Amino acid sequence: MNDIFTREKFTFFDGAMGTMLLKAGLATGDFPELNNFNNPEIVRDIYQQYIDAGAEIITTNTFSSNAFKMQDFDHSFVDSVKKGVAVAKSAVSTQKVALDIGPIGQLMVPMGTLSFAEAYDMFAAQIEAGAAAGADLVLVETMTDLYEAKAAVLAAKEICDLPVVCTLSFQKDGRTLSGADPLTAILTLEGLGLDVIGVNCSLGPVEMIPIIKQFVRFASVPVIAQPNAGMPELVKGETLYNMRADDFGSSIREMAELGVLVFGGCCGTNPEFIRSARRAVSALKPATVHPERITAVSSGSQTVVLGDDVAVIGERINPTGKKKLKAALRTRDFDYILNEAVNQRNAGAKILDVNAGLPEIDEKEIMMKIIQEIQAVVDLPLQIDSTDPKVIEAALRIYNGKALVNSVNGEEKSMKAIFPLVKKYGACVLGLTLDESGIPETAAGRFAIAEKIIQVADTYGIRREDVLIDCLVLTASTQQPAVMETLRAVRMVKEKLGAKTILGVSNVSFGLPRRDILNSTYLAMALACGLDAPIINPLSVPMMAAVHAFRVLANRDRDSESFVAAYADTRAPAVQTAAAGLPAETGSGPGERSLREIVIDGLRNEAAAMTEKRLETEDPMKIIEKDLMPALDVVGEKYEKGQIFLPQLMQAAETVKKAFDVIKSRISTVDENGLVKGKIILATVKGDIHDIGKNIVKVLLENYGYQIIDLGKDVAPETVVEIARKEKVKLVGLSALMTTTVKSMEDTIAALKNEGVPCIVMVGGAVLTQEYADMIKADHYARDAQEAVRIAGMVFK
Ligand code: B1M
Repeated sequence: MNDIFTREKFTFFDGAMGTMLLKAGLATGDFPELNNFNNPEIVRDIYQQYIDAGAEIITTNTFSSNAFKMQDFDHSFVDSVKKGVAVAKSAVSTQKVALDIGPIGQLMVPMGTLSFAEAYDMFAAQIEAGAAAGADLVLVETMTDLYEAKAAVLAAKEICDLPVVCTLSFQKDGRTLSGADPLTAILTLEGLGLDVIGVNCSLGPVEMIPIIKQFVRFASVPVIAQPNAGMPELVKGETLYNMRADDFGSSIREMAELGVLVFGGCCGTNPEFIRSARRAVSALKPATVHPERITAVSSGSQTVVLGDDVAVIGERINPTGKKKLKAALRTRDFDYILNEAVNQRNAGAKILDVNAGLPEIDEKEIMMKIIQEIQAVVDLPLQIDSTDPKVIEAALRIYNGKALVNSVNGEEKSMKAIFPLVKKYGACVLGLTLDESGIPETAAGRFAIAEKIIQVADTYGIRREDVLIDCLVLTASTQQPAVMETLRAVRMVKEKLGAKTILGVSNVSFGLPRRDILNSTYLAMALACGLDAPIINPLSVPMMAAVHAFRVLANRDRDSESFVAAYADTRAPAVQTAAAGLPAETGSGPGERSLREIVIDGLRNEAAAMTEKRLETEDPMKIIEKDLMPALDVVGEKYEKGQIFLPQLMQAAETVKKAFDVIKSRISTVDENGLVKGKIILATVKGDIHDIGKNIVKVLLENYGYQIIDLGKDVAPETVVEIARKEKVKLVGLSALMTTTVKSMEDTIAALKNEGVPCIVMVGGAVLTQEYADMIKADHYARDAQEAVRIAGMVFK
């Protein structure tokens, strides 16, 4: 622990800057930090008020001072950061100055286009400037995308030696916008060497409590809470916070009792809130916390806790002995690899091994590409499998989550090369029980190496629960007596070291017939000895049957629910082929997916190819109605239920676009000689970026001979009015997909009518009904694109 944050006392940050600038009569606009240049004395005075209220750390007014958000300003972001730090430093005596780093303002891949390296570089430049200017610590705050938070924290750790605090913003459902829950965020960030982790913004303190409980339960570094002054309410277009300072203080007290150590205020708070918070905990001592020590790996949105249940590690993205995968790696056929990832997930894998080790390819480059592709589509944690430390490091850097590194062994040089990487990136590591003398014959020998690996890892600062042990499966055909020795070693490692265990099970059967029988039997035996995570082919029916059966018999599958779901409709012989819809053959390639499944799984390139194929025999509109729209419905439903998150929702939307691009080219060739029957404006209304439906309507209307002026999405009422008037358009079509944007639609219609634009308005979009359309005074409601064509026909008859 550093000298700013200790477990012996509570530490207080300041509260909001924007609220105070407004109160001081300054319009904050988009860029409150310009006040560092224009009104430094007012900013300083605000700091003084916070210091008087008891803040021990004040935050620089530099939330948006980054290369992206400041590209059009007179001041460079570097100057802005420097100035922000200088103003803050001029206000403090014993207090510390936290360099404030907010989100970049651009979505990162896969939700947007900003790459991890670009985000890292932007953060690094900000932090370099802030550290050089004399900040005492770095505060990475209001992060809604865990991947972006990782880029910022990594940059802070690499650029300077200052303590680093990171706070994320969660929605009411307990997840960040990109889908990370508290445990996943803790696992991903804490390992990077954070000093303090926690929550800020988006919620009031009361709503924050359940999230805080998770932080206190799992975080091993101090937890920080910087809530808003209550839940934001939108009143006449203004965001208001209604909580009173003493109620804020009561909630802070509750958080302190739960184990939170560091406090501050976010939107809507002022010095009164900080004063009240300090007062509320003045008689308290920091609570003693006992964070749970678990072995867990995560993706950007999902954590797998090892030991709770069998965690199958899918082995299919490893070229050893796999001709098709080798070819895919050579030809950079990432679709094939993505398919393998999706198939394994669908078959029940909980973690995926990723190995790109072929001598003839650039392993590092391909490994990074595979990781990026997989983490955009599949939310399972990955096991990074390589013998080259450089490949491992490159992969760990861009990985979103807490990865499992495969592997280290008991050799001095292996541990020296791998442990520093595991420590730096906060990963888990798989320790193989072999050393300079090879694989010990006896269980005791392997146990001794396991013990050594855990001890040496500890000297690197790697926690023992982050080391998993592989006692190494030997082959029954050549070393029959050693087969049971492995299982004995598994039992010893579990019982005496408490470490979680992994085994590459199918090695056992090399050289013998009916390997499936030996493999599945050995798997069942190993599970009974305490194996936590078998590395197997999840598409192998007998192997997964052994897992399913074990889970029932070992009381892991409550009320046999999963088993019944998988096997209730099968009969004994059919288990070989039909259970859970899996292909029968071990190692068989992925089966062909339907277009719906392709969209749901977000496989973009496959979508185009499959659509081309389907168009050979099918009507384009039928494909939209029968496959693309129902697939989006499934995706929307899964999103609503929290089964998938924004990155997957966006991936599915992109996939539909790929299919739709193919369809579009086909539809517009259907009728080329139609005369222009009339001009129509189409727009998705202000605040709404859903345009897939609007684009379908556009293509169909064009196909029927109308000229479409497509204003795009998120279109302001004024723009619609202006263009409708300028182009003398008779029919305006508006689309809205969200309940919240029906209001924008109403505003747009009102603007057209108030401005006296002589046009007819037709509205559509999933959220609308005839009643809504009447309520907002639209002239026509179109349920679908065909209906839009019918309405246009009426208007232009
Ligand atoms: Co979002 N989204 N989304 N989304 N998204 C919905 C709409 C949602 C219902 C999902 C859910 O929670 N179940 C929900 C809205 C809830 C509500 O308010 N009722 C939602 C949300 C909440 C959000 C975000 C807020 C998520 C977030 O950020 N936390 C965010 C919003 C951002 C914003 O707009 N400010 C968001 C973002 C996105 C993506 C960017 C990822 C992506 C959109 C990509 C794009 O459009 N370029 C997306 C998608 C794809 C969906 C779902 C899954 C699918 C929408 C769609 O394209 N349907 C959707 C769930 C669902 O609807 N099943 C969902 C297919 C399309 C062909 O149908 O647009 O209805 P539709 O068009 C039909 C008819 O309605 C009609 O004809 C079309 C063809 O028959 N029609 C017209 C449409 N417009 C017409 C105009 C006309 C005539 C007919 O005349 C002018």
